[in-house]
Amino acid sequence: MPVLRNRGSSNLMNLKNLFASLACMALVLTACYGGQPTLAPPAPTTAATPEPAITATIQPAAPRPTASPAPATPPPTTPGTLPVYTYRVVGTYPHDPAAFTQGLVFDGESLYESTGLLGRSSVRQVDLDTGNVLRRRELPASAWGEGLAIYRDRIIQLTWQSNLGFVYDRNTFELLWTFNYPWEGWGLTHDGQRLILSDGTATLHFLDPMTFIETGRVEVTDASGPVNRLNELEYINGEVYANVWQTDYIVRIAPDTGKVTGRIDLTGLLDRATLRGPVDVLNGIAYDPRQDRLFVTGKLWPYLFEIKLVERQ
Ligand SMILES: [Ca+2]
Repeated sequence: MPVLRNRGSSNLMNLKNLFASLACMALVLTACYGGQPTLAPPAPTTAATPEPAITATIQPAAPRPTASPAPATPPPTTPGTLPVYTYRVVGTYPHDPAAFTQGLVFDGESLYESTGLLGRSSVRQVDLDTGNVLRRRELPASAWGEGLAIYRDRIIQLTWQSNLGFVYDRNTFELLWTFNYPWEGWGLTHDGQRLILSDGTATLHFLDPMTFIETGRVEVTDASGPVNRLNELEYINGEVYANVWQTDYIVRIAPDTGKVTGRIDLTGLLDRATLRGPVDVLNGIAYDPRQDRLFVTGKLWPYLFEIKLVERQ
């Protein structure tokens, strides 16, 4: 039966080969596909949550942040090294408690004021005796009003971080043009020849009043070093008076050297115990050269004060 055996053997071999082939194919199929994870169905997509709308808000009447925080100015230099002045109140006037005062000027007849806060910034002409706003112009909602100066027939107003200044007709408040500068805008005054600008540091910038190009600068220093956070300014009899932000002090500065020549301590000027609404810091200096009157106020203060300086002995 060799044939049969052979045939049988051959058939058996063929059958084995068939099974082997099938097994191999199964292994190959397993190897090829058995370990592969099936494609997962697309993950359910989460509906995109809309970003909360950023709404323009009026910033609270809180101390503003600074782009470059500077160390707080130390207390007044020890008496004896610099004159220190206190004050005597000789007049109290109403002041708009909604005015976040950033710039203050007196032109002999009226006060002119720049106010800050986004959405509440303005330039205004104010009657000294009544506090009534005689003329007012709002700033764009994106602009935060800052320092203010009157130069000839123009009103010049800074903004805080927009690098943008506004020039208005003094009589009509018509916007004449705008200009740019590369610093933060804090305080502004002029000495008759130059605009003087503070930027929140110890530096005073001098600008051409027609082109607004910087013509010089000086660092303000006292015995302790640079005096930072110079805010609202007023040029008075050859000196620059500057509010020091978040303090009750005004420093008197020799503009050509930057040296502080004296400090004015206005602690206690506003009796906060009697106030109903919130107030912010002392800010705002205006001077009436004809009658030698010095006016000061603060952000959201309900009063503006005329004071006389008293040198502390
Ligand atoms: Ca001023």
